[in-house]
Amino acid sequence: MATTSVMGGSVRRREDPALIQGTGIYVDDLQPTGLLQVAFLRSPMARAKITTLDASAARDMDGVIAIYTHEDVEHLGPLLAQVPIGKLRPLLADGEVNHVGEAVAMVVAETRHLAQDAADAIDVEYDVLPAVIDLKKAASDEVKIHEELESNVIHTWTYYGYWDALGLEDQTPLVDAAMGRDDAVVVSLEMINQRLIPVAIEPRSVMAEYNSGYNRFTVHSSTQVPHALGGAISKTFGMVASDVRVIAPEVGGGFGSKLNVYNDEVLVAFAAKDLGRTVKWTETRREAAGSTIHGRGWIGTATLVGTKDGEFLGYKLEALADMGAYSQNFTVAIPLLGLWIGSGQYKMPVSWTVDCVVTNTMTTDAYRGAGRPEAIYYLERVIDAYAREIGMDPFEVRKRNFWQPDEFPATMGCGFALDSGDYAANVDKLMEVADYAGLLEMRDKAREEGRYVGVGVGSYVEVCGFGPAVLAEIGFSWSNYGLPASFNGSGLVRVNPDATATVVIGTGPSGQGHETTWAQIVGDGLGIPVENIRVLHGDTREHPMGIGTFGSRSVAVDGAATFEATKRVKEKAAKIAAHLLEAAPEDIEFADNGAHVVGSEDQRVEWAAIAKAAYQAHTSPDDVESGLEAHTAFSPGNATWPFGSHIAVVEVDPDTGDVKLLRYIGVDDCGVEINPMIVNGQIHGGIAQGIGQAMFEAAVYDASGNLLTGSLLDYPIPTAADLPSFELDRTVTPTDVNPMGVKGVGEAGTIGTAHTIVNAVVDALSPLGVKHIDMPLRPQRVWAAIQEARG
Ligand code: MCN
Repeated sequence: MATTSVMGGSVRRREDPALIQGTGIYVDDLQPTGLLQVAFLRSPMARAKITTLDASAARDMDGVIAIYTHEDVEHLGPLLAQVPIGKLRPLLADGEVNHVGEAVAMVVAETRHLAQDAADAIDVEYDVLPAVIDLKKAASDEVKIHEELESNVIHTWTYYGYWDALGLEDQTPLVDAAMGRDDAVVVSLEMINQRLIPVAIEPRSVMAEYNSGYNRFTVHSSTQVPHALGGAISKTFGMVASDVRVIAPEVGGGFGSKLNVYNDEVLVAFAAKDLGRTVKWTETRREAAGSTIHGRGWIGTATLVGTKDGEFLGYKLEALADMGAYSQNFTVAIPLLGLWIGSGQYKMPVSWTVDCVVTNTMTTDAYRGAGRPEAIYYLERVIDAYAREIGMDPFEVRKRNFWQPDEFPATMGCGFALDSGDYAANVDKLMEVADYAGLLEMRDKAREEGRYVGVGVGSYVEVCGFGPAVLAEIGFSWSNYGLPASFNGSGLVRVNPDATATVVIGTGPSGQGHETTWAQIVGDGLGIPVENIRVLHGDTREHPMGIGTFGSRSVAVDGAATFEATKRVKEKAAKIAAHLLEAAPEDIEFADNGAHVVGSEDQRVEWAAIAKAAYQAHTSPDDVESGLEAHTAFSPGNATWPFGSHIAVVEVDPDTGDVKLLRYIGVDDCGVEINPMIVNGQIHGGIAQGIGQAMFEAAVYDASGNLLTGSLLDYPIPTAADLPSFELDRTVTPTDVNPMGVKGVGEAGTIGTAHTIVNAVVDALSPLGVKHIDMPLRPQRVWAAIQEARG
């Protein structure tokens, strides 16, 4: 294992020893003296008016310090969403509740248990109203959920109409005309992409301290977006952002759920200020299930029209997307991310309409993939059905319709351009490494033996690496949280006098290995060993600007900024080294913890000498300012568009409906890789979550709005025992939207998986005539489909 960082090397994760030894520090580990604890009283009703709210008995209980209700905090809220369409969530329930789990009151007490007991003692009476849970019923406006909104459908995304300035044409007439052709094969599937609960192993936790003398907050939070949280708190309390220090220590997973700035984070800060004490809240697993954002939740019909010989003529998606009761951070914007990859990797006209619908359930927002797994699922499932209909191999069909390598950048009907790709080569490699022909042969043989073995294939393209300023123009920015820029990246690189380097980044990792990756980027540029490089993140005091970690943006945007900052430090260091070596700066090369003159490695100076010289005016060149650091901002001209293809091999037990996942093989392409081992880890995790959706997970509300899956007993997530060893390979198609040629990979696995699994199960049951089964493919559902098919 190389210890010197080389880009492209599988350097071991530097963050792991502390995590494995249990010495990593999470928010809930912090127990300062005098700490007060919070519990929230949450609504047991999905839709109701609050007729009585009496906290007097609870206030008198031992150890209770304060109880706050809407009136106490009304002046602070609501917390603004980045895309403020729909009804924003009041900080605490404002005379009514709109989903089970909505926070009604906040109790602060000496201990957590006292706080919870007091919350239970608050007397609330509800005048219950009919709850609207069913998405189609909600969209019909039979019952209007929020009086102040015109309709439960709060927004409609169309393929052409999301941004007027693009002047896009509605392609629906083209798709409709294709459907009317004599030679058209039209295949439709109505499918559910079910609601999911992101299950981060560490629940959310926030601790706030306010110093009235300095008028400063220090807030620890398990968040993916420390700077946005700091911005939101400073805006709420009318302070400058620099007076709110947010620290995200270790974050035990987020998967998008910690990308929101939550009401509870602001409320805990409020209590700390109001009481002059340090205050903390850590959610319970049940709160994590019911009051932290959910993901997915679409129903829709996907229609593909093509010729009998496999040429796509058009694609139509008509779907409803569940927003839940209130709009939070990006809620309404999530389907838009799907829209941008609505046509997948294929060149064809697209008609894409998704209605965003309010229901009496928890808010949905970004969950790994966010809009993109949904969009790709609908498209790739119906492609599979179409291939089956015309009797053509599903990979052949796909290859026939891919954008070709010489067509990139390929501008899609939605106005965005795919940056780079060689989709057919990617499929070819997968077919080769998986021995696709061999798999089909094995399947056919098994079928002859009466077994239900299926081979499912699927492809995907993703849009990620959000950074382009252009996104800000259509409402994607952090401006509502007081951050001045859109999603540009930034990186600060400093070589210290002791020849170590400090790298400060504004990302908010939750397991992605940024400390290792950024050390590689900087170490590779400067020739400083990775063990001499400290990477700081998750502290707003350290870094002037941070967009956070989401949308698989960190490497492609902040990584690229750090790469540029490294180059600038290197240019300056080259002048100092040249001065020390009496050579020309352009002849200096950095390697092995020092610099030498190109072609003459014995003319060498160590980093120790260069760093020392940089901080001493008398040893550095006259025209070089002292110090050795650079801070660079980077705003790419486009997002990045990674892609890939996967194969799942399954066997279904026809007597029980049990699905066994026998093999899972993927060839992904995220451009140039910085750390292939971490890339593998990211894809592994992503695939596991895709399998989770396909086979196990579903957030279920009953008709009255009770969450039936509020614990891990009712909400099964996959464990290692459920999964085969994934077999991964890659193609490498660099992007030119950033100087490293990297594309994001943090969500790719999830986007590529669910449809591949369902395609495999449908393939296994195709001899029975099964055409579709909605996820999750748990035994009972699969068994029922088999019974139905058998008549
Ligand atoms: N990488 C690389 N070469 C590339 C791309 C990425 O080596 N071309 C590696 C780098 O080591 C980088 C990592 O992959 O640290 C992820 O990079 P990137 O794709 O830029 O994604 P982000 O760091 O922005 O992470 C966000 C992404 C998202 S959106 C979710 S959701 C998600 C995910 O990452 N949640 C995760 N991965 C997760 N992993 C863990 N363990 N926990 C989560 O909550």
